Amino acid sequence: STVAPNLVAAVSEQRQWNRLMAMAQLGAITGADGSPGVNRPCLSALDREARRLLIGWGEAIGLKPSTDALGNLFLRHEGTEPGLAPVLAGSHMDSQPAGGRFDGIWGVVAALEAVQALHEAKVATRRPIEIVAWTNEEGGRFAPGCMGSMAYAGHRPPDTWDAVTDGEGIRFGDALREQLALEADIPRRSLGAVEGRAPHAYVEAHIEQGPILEAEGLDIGIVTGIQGSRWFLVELAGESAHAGTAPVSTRRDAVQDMVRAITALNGLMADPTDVLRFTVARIEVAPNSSNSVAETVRFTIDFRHPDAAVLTERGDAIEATIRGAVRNCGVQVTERFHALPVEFAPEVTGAVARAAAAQGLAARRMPSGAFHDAQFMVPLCPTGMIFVPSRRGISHNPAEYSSPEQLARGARVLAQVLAELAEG
Ligand code: HGY
Ligand code: MN
Ligand code: MN
Ligand code: MN
Repeated sequence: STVAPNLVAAVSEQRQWNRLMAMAQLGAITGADGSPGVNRPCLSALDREARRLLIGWGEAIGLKPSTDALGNLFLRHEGTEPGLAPVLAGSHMDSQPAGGRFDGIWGVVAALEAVQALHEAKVATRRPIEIVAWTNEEGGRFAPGCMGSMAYAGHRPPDTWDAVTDGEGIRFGDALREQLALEADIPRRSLGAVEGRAPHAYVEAHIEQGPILEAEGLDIGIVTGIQGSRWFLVELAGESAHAGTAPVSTRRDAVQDMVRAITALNGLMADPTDVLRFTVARIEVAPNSSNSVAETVRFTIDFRHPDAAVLTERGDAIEATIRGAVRNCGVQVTERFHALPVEFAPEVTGAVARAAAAQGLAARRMPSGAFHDAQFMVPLCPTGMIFVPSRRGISHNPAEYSSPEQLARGARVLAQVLAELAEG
């Protein structure tokens, strides 16, 4: 496809950057190295402020907002044939607790920038285009991630996570109902493909969150797919005891058993090819007092691999490995997230490649190590993603950075991809 020069020119680097910096004020934090980051949990007042900001920018160019039963937010740009299935483009607005200014939110702001460029360049599209901001992609406040996109895609029933609690004991269902009530002025739409009809396509622009594009001096990642992910919660139940009097031989020490379990899991997850990702990063100990032997430990497992067979084989062995290693505590292992590896559709990866080439950008095909809402859209419709470089490959860290120019190149490719898909 040839580049639509007026469309590409209508994408504004400055406007997109200004909007990202405005969003970065909502939950602004400072990282250990002084970098500006964000902590904007899903279903928080900060999240709602960000959503109102986005809606304001969208309504200013005639977009129509709506939300569904999971709080997924949509902004609709009408097509010349309104009855056709829309093209969806977006990402998420919630962040990690020590997050960066670009993960997720850039994909939503870029979708707005692309639609605004179409609008200003007077490029009419047959199909409607809907910008989407998915609820709780990160799973930082409420585990697991991707609740909004999983419910929208019918991957899980919408009430699956009602009883999941955050660090303060607030239930996801209650936080969601509070948000829906506070956003009652926004029109409500049915959950999932409207009138049971899947979108025509889904495109997500996202920072790479890894080192490849920067290392190879490239502008655009033509994302070919996403590796598989599995999340587990492990709960060990021992017995609190006096650190000074309880003989070690009679203790039921949950921390010591956690160490045994993680050591055994490191053996299970050994991988000389360094492709496998195994992470324990959230640990809760009770009573969490230096002179009381730990009674309970809850820790999370995040396990990822691009090969579905390895994901199944190693993931299914986790519980037995833990039970074999633990000596004195009760064990409960719960799987909380299971996303299979996905391949993106050639209609979308091809459109991304054509747009990058037409705009003279250096691009390569590559898989995503991070999971994304796009993972759950694959069974519904042709799906794909566009990556831009991340400085030093850093993400889930306030030091996360992509430049205004890099982000503008990504938005220009997105605009051209949307123009092509919305004519299809
Ligand atoms: O964890 C992930 O892969 C995503 O960035 N939330
Ligand atoms: Mn993300
Ligand atoms: Mn993330
Ligand atoms: Mn994502």
